[in-house]
Amino acid sequence: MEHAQVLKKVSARLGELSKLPRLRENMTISQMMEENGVSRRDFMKWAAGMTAMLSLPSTFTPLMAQAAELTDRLPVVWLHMAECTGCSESLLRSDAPTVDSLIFDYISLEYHETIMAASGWQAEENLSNALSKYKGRLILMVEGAIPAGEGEHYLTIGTHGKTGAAIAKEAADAAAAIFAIGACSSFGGVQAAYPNPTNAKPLSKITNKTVINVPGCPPSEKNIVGQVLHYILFGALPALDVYNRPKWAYGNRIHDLCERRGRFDAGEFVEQFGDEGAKKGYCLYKVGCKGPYTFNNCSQERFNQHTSWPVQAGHGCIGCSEPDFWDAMGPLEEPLANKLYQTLYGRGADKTADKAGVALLSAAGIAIAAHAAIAVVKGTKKDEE
Ligand code: FSX
Ligand code: SF4
Ligand code: F3S
Repeated sequence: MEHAQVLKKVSARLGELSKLPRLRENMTISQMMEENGVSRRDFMKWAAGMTAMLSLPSTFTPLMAQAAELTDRLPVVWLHMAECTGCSESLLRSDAPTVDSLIFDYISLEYHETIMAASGWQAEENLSNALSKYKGRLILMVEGAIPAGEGEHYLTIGTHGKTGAAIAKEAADAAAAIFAIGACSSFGGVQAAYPNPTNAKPLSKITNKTVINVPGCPPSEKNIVGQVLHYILFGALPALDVYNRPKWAYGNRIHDLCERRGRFDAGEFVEQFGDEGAKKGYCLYKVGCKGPYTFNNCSQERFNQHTSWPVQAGHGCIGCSEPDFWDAMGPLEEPLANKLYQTLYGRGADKTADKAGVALLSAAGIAIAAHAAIAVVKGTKKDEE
């Protein structure tokens, strides 16, 4: 579709959404930003950044701002399953509220166990009311893996002792769009790591409806909010990779856009944590960085208001946005290349996740290992000269 047509279509959708009743009546987003010291200029700057992150042309910036203003028109239900709540923390934990976290506050959260006031019977009633009142309209976000089948009883929630699987299924049935937030909900995460005693499953195995995965342990606040805004703008699925991850966030390898990539190419590696190379910011491949096999935008968007990300902090990427990373990417502080042979897990080794195959994967794994080995030889030779 032509750019102008898309713009027109998105404007029309936002026009329609703005006719819906506001679900949060006490405050507009401008008031909320102002109260928290975010100027209109900062807000528009944020909208421009978000537009670029979603790979949209800058002409979409005013629409992005409008979409943020309309996040109170769509009811959101956020469920917690088996997890550590790190995904919610990723959004909520900041000293000074970010525009992303403010938008999360502004969103009409009909149900979120961590931050709602209600508890017990009242909380359960709120959920059931939201599911019937907004049937077919609500956005469902689920954090955590879901014990299923013979393990289903390992997770029961609330006063009626319903299983997590039953609650997730019921909520999915009522949803217009479903997002699995975090590695656990997307792929099973640590709960599903071998031997997976609770038979934990990703959300996509609990419902037959399409689930958009927003993995990471946790995913960044930007990827969570970005996905909501994408839905508000387009009301349709974003382009997805083979693992149902939106390509605007998970389309590039960590390794390809890493700030230490020049070090990798130059054969400059940290040999062990705390060595001279570590102090100089050398590449972390030999101490286990899984950036070559991992698709995510951490190196560009970072975490905590763009403060830092794992590699910048001095530890390799552990591949937290890839399927089964606890089993597939271990040992986390050793290079993976030798292990990749004949495995399906490291599909991320190819340039784009949706084209990857085992053959390419093995070749890329070996090439990366060979490069690191040659660099050792070269390094030794140079030292001897
Ligand atoms: Fe934790 Fe979320 Fe990891 Fe899982 O994040 S940060 S264990 S992805 O479900 O709470
Ligand atoms: Fe960056 Fe890791 Fe790649 Fe090194 S191996 S360049 S630290 S992503
Ligand atoms: Fe996870 Fe790697 Fe990013 S560990 S947070 S995908 S750098």
